Amino acid sequence: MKKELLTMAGVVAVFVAGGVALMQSGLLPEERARDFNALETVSLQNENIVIKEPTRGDNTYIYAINQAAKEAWEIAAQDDEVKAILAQARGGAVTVAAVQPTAVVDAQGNVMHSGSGQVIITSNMQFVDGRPYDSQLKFADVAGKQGESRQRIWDVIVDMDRSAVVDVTQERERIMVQTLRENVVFGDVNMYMLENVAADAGSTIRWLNESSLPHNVVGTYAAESGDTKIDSGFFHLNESFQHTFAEKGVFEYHCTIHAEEGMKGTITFS
Ligand SMILES: [Cu+2]
Repeated sequence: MKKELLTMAGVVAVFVAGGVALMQSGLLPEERARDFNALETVSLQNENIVIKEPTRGDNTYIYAINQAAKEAWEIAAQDDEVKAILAQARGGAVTVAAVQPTAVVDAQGNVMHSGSGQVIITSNMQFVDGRPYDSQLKFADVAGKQGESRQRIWDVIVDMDRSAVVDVTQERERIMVQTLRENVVFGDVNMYMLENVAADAGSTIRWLNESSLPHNVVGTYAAESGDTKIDSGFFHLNESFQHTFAEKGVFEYHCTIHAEEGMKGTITFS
């Protein structure tokens, strides 16, 4: 019995040593098994197609990750339940993300995808002291007031072959309530609040993560002297990211891992 245990320990030791050696050589076992991964002969095709930009009158943003996903959205757009959801969400910030099917391209350049499409519809409604607010409000106007964000998400599954929606599920509503602070944007699952606000040029804005998930702030600051790309990197619970915006301009940003759920924002500096 003791001998067996010793042998097992020996086997484990050799296995661990082998694993470390492989990691040190930069190759994991699955990377060595070249014939194992059928995906090796194809590459993912991602072309992010913007279908509709938000406007002042209709704050709906629609995009698809590729041409096949765009077709999934076109099928979904004809569905009565989807039309009713969009009508109900009007007035909020709506994001429609066609995220499936994933398109793959083989070595001969043939594009392939599955028969199942997926469209995620997110509606963010935000309130200051219980009322919808004007995005021209400055941080100083809202500091000390109660901010409330209500996020609703619908998952729409499309049968590409039958050109029909086969399932629509609504997730539980996500609610964030915070006492608003000057020059602070709150990040929670998965939205920024206030998502559209104004500030003075020269302000230092701080994004605070109040959730157990990591978030980032990635976007373009379009100022008078030119565009600046900003990328915070990921920050976690109770961590923050801050940046000083010296000039008049507009900073539009999103969280790269939650963009499809409409985790984005705009700050106008004047
Ligand atoms: Cu995020």
